[in-house]
Amino acid sequence: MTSHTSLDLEARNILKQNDRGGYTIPTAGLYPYQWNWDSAFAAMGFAQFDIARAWQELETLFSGQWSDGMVPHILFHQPDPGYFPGPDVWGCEGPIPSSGISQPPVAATMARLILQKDPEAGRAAMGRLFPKMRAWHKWFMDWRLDRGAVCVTHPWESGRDNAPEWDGAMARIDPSDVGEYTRRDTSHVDGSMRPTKYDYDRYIWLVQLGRRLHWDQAAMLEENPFRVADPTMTFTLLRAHRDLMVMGELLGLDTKGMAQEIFLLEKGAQTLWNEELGSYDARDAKTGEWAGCISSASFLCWLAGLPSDRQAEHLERILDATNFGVPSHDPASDRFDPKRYWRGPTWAVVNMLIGLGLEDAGHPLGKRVRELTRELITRFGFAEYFDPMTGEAAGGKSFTWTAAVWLGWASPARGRT
Ligand code: 9WN
Repeated sequence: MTSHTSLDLEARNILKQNDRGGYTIPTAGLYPYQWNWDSAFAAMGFAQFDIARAWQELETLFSGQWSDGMVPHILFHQPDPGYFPGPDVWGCEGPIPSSGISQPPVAATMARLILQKDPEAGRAAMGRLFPKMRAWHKWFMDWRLDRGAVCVTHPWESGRDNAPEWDGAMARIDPSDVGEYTRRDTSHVDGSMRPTKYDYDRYIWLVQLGRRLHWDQAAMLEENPFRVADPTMTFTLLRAHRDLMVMGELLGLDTKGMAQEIFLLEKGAQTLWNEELGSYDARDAKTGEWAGCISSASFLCWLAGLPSDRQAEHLERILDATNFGVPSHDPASDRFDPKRYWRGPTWAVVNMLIGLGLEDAGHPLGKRVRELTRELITRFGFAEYFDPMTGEAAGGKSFTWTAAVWLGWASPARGRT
């Protein structure tokens, strides 16, 4: 077995190799641009050996912020024909060519971890980032709330692209006029590990709709048939807003109104509790229907400061039924697929978010999730995601966020367990 010091070194090298000068790509080939939540994790990884570079990553991400506060899910810094859909398909007009949707707002949570490592080194950068993060969080609250829970308007926005939670809303889209397009992802990795053509037709159709509406949120609210209240978005925003408020207070900045916003998001998060399922679940904001899914996102409740004994029972059952951390979908469900992306595989970043929340709450399952993630990466490397039963590596290799999670949370060098 590889020693953790050599894995620490390998993880640092992955971050350095994926560094494109001020921002980090998730992995060469498959994802040649800056992705939003990937970058937040990358910053946390860099902070373990280069604090200045960590802050730079976040500042570059926020340099792509739109005037309405939205921070795009992809920033297309340099044209690259290896990824589809590129900037020409999105047709956006932000300060940097970008996509027109956002991604789970974990940046403030990662910023707080970075700030804690060296408060003085981060004071100036965090002072600049604070109003930008606040504007981004406000954008979610202005445009994306349904009964106080945060909605996604495209599966990509959730960061969990083909999760079964979206099946109902996706089935209501008729993409027959989507036209011809060429996918690039399946030329980099095996198609059986990626979303299907059925999914992609709808992903592209939604991009075409957003472009036609000039990415105007009011128009999208009217016309976009895809609007699902999502546990990932809701729990990460609630946690991020708490973290942002703590940092604001620490730095002596104006946090007026934030406590009230946190209260509203807490109420909203409770509307995602599906009593029949006994779990947090996604809810279609257009139809009111539950997705009926116990997914890895359901277990982000602790991260948001909302512990649940019933959710913990599901987590224990699922960890007993698998071998390498929290699978993206319940293995007891007939929609579970251990190889296909967000329909079963385990992802180091989600494990970290779940584990952080559990550990903050003093729950013993946190240590278990961390140790399983440690064993997974030690045995199977720095892949994009993994089969939760066999551990087999899947998707892209030399992956930034898996390396970052190793450095900042899973490596024994972190010394927490
Ligand atoms: C679309 C970069 C991103 C992650 C997402 C993951 C995947 C993109 C894709 O890769 O999505 O945004 O093309 O499949 O689902 O969570 O941020 O790593």
